[in-house]
Amino acid sequence: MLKALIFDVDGTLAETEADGHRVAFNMAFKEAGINWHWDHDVYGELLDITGGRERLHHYWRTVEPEALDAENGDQRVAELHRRKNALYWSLVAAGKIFLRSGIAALINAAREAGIQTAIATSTSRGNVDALLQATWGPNWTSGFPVVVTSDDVAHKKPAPDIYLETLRQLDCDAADCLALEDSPAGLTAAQRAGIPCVVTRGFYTATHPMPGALACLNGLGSAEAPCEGVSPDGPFRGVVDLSQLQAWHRTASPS
Ligand code: XBP
Ligand code: MG
Repeated sequence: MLKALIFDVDGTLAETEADGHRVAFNMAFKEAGINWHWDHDVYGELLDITGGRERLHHYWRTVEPEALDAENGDQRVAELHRRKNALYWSLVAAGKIFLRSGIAALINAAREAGIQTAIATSTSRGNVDALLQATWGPNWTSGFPVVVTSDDVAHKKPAPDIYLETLRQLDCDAADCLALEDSPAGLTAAQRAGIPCVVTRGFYTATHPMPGALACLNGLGSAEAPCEGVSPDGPFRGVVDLSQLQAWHRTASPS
């Protein structure tokens, strides 16, 4: 029986990467007088590295390894990353990022049905707070009794740590939960924790292989713009609502 829906944040709740984190990184580079610009192609590849600080470090190591070692690189990466997050919070607070279509309705339907809603993300608590305050409201935490972020565990996705900690706090078996993710790293993290996972592809993950996903679609869809993809029943076109997720979940965890 489905007892909890566990939501990834970046790419799943909202398209935060293309219009938020990427833009804020570029703003931070410009402010710091650094001659880098991450366009969609570059950033799409960099998303293989989960965690903004790790992504920054990886990029610097790739383009200027000597400078990274010579210029107190770790500290500069930490400073740039802090500034990126402050700029990200401003973008979010200015209303530049929206919840993806169908997300709000799904969260509300789950709560009405007594299904817990949780968050499991590789981003920081501060970033989740900024996004949810802006898109859900100041009391957003009351509807999400369990929020696990990279601040709470040793290893980010694709490690299972974030999901295992979420299960522990929910006090639920993995088979009674369903994860919603947008990326291969997120899917892998959920799978390693034993949680069935539905993928809603995002801007940067439109064509990535998603092996073992319970269903894989290009969004949740709406009456005006149905989503498309594959489900346990074969090709799917329509709207993914709570009853559809419950039906798919039953095929993964038959009781
Ligand atoms: C996605 C991430 C994050 C963000 C940036 O996490 O990898 O690192 O890109 O956030 P998820 P930070 O999809 O699990 O929400 O700069 O705070 O690391
Ligand atoms: Mg994601």
